[in-house]
Amino acid sequence: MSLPTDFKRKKPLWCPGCGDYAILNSLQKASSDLGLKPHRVVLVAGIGCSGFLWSNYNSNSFKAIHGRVLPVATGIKLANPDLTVIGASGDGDAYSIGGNHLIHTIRRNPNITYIVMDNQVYGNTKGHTSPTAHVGFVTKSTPYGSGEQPVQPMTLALATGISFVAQGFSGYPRQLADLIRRGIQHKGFALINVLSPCVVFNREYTYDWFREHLLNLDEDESHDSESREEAFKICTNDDRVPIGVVYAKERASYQDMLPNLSRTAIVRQDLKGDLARLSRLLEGFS
Ligand SMILES: Cc1ncc(C[n+]2csc(CCOP(=O)(O)OP(=O)(O)O)c2C)c(N)n1
Ligand code: SF4
Repeated sequence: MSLPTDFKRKKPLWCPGCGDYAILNSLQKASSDLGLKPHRVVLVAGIGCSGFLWSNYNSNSFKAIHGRVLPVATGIKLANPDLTVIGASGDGDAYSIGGNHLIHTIRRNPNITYIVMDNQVYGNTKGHTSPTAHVGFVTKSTPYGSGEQPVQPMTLALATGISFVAQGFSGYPRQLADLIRRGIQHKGFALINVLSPCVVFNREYTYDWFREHLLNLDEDESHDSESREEAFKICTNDDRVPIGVVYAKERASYQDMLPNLSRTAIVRQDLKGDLARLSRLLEGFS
């Protein structure tokens, strides 16, 4: 058994009202609901306001450079498959500089949960246009309005073969905790995109805007979360923004596809020093 307070560390530094507080609380609740132990969890965070999750969530942790959360998380999972590995990024970290890693991690399907704190802006660099910002979005980096089509995380993930994709909203922390719990339980790569308002640099996508535009799939009993086709239809409807489990269907994970990797995981190897071998190796360099 564990409690949400077991996963508390420093007092968060986010601005008052930032959506990221709810993500932290939801992750702590999901962790305790699953009875996880902080020392059996690794949180890998990127760079950005979102990356501060790293200092606020009590577990083993790794602060990766910008955009590199997923390669680090995959490496940790392969080194010790028994750990619960969670990644956390902003939308810039995940879909811009880290976009290539996301595509290939989805293909590989390692048993990792990836939480993307999507505020549609670069919060940490003081409000630049991000890859999920809409066409026409005005910031200091696009003073005449963004001329780029936004990345659509849900459809991108579906098209690449994701086995679990959900969307949450910081304004609904109870549902978010449940989505994170289900993502951690999922055997394979789980992407949870969280609509998380930046109350300082994004005055368009506010809590009120989301409340008016959300479509809650968890309240729709007819939603078949195992149908990729239905998931595409829901996510390409421009009128409403879906939240809930959009698509979930297990397929072989990276570890299942390459069982040798799990058998030879670093933690399962006898790493006792072999001085004779080391000396021979060093001689080769002399
Ligand atoms: C390699 C590299 N490029 C650029 C930066 C500058 N930088 C820091 S945070 C950031 C973007 C932050 O936006 P996002 O990932 O959406 O996170 P948020 O701050 O909004 O949570 C950038 C470009 C960096 N730290 N490292
Ligand atoms: S700048 Fe925005 S994203 Fe960053 S802590 Fe403040 S409200 Fe949150």
